[in-house]
Amino acid sequence: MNDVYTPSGNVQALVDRELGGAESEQDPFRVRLERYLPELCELLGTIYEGRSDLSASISKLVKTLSEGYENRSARLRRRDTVRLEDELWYRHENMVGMACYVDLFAGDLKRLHDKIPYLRDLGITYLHLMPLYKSPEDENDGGYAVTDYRTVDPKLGTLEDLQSLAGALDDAGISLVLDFVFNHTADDHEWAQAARQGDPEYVDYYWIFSDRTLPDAYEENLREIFPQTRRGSFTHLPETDQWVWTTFNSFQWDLNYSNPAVFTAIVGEMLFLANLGCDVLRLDALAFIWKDMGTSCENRPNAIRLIQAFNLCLRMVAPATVFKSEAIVHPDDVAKYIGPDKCRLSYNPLTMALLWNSLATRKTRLLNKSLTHRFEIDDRCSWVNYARCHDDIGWTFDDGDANALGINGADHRGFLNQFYTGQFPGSFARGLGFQYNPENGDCRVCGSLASLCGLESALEAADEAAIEAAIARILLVHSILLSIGGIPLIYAGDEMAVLNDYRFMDDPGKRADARWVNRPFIDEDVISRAMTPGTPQYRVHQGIRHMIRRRKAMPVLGRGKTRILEADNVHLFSFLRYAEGALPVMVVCNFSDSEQFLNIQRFDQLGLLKDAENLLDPSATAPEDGNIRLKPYEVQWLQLVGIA
Ligand code: OTU
Repeated sequence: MNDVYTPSGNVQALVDRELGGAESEQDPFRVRLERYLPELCELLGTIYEGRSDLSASISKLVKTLSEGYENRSARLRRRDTVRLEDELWYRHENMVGMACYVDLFAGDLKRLHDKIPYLRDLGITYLHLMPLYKSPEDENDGGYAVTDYRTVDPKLGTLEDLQSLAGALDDAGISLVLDFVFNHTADDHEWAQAARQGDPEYVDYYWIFSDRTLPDAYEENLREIFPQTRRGSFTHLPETDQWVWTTFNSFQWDLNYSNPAVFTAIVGEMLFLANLGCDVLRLDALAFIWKDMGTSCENRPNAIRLIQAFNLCLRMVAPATVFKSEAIVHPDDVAKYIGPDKCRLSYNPLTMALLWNSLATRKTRLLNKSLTHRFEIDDRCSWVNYARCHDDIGWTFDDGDANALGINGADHRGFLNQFYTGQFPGSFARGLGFQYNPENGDCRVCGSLASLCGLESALEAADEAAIEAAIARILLVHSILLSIGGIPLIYAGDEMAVLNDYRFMDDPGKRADARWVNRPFIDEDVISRAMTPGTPQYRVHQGIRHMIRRRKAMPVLGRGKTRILEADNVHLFSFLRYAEGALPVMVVCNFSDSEQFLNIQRFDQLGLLKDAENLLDPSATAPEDGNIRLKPYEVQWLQLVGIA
């Protein structure tokens, strides 16, 4: 085959040794293994340069991959074949996502089956179930502290329940998304327990230090993620008087990827999850997986190489599954994880943060300026566009982009925090501050989409005009998620305009974490309000459902490209969706609470807008006097009648 050498000989020899003789030459796994293993060995060689145990690790890895393939069901192997022929399946107008907690949305996995008709009616084709693995009883960071990747949280059901749900979702045309929480495990994971006992093999699975020397040295450059919960990034272990690296909560121990055995072990867990039948694995906190002394230990070159290595393993064993990057970091760093050889999908935290910025300021300059040069990604990849999720909102725009408009980044973040916690005069938003750091003034915001859009304060004041404005803001945000390019991701409940849920304050396990305010129960009350004609919740639900249907009728919204258009009006945001052989769609949005006009001359030298149809409201009249008139917060999806 070729001459790429692993530390223990050439790749062909390695494959033969692990997979046996020539009789299985046509085996698709063997073909893929031979194709990708040289690259994988080269990557691991770079990451683990100088480690004498690398060759043993690679042999073990090949075994793990081969076991992963053996355990892959016939159904999933068929899906692999189908997906390899339709690699860009996720770049489709049919894709519409939702994220939910199993317990808050349905009670448990069995009862989630009963929600499938609702999801289908809404048009959902991608469902992210928040972490549902076994985790510590009391505090578990909403499931992001995993005790055992191979056991379902007993409160939610069993592995069989999960597999049967995966099958039912597949039958209903809904892709399943699961979390791969691989930066850390819970402190009661069996590896962590063995490490606590002093088992040298497992001590080396984590970052454990006998005194503060190294932790202090690392901390010089580390960002504190949860400074209100606990200062610093290390946790003291009283039994042994040691310190362990915990980027997040003290019960989440960071895995030590500088040890190649950890990579191999976690590949085994990853393949187990892929073999449950999920289409997407969400790579939680991937920015933090590699640590280099003297740096922030975020977005390190070896973290990116490790993602490539994980991706190669996935390509070999479970090519039907793709990665989604969860890097809620600076936009330059977000981009580093996106690529056909890394994550095919990525959350789009920049668009998210800037949509909120435009709602607060009523202006679109920063949105325009930033997205013009930051929205485009590799054609084979796709954004996952969202406005809210289970986490806080961080203001991750680039200070340079802001500076170019005369905006001071730090001051502006201060303003946004004030605005969304309702402290800024005239603010419509009801949010809570999250993880304020008194040392540098950093803060983030929590709150449900509807409460941040002003529905909570408007309902409380029984102010009809304010209610109208809040509904319009909610629909405006969704109309952009559904059209801008990528998979739109709705956070369960937002499509029913659920308000903040303050009950977490009475729960000792949740009280300290304000993110629970935006993790509401989707109970009977919520549903019945959204199903009762005339309520604001009903209007939001119907409005979103309608836009989803319109999206699905427009292939250009799935596979097309996006060009941000600079409108002549600081309150308007506009972009074009176009694709070869399709009529383009121009989206125009008004972020202000007053009527605005778009002078079409500027865009429309070709006269394409003259007879454009507004797909969201076909009864709307054509532009008058060379202007498109937009009501407060109105959005139009204009089908152009010629190729732009
Ligand atoms: C993620 O978020 C999850 O979405 C959170 O729910 C978890 O608590 C956390 O990881 C730990 O598993 O800090 O405030 O820049 O990229 O990884 C959310 C940090 C978080 C983020 C992100 C993290």
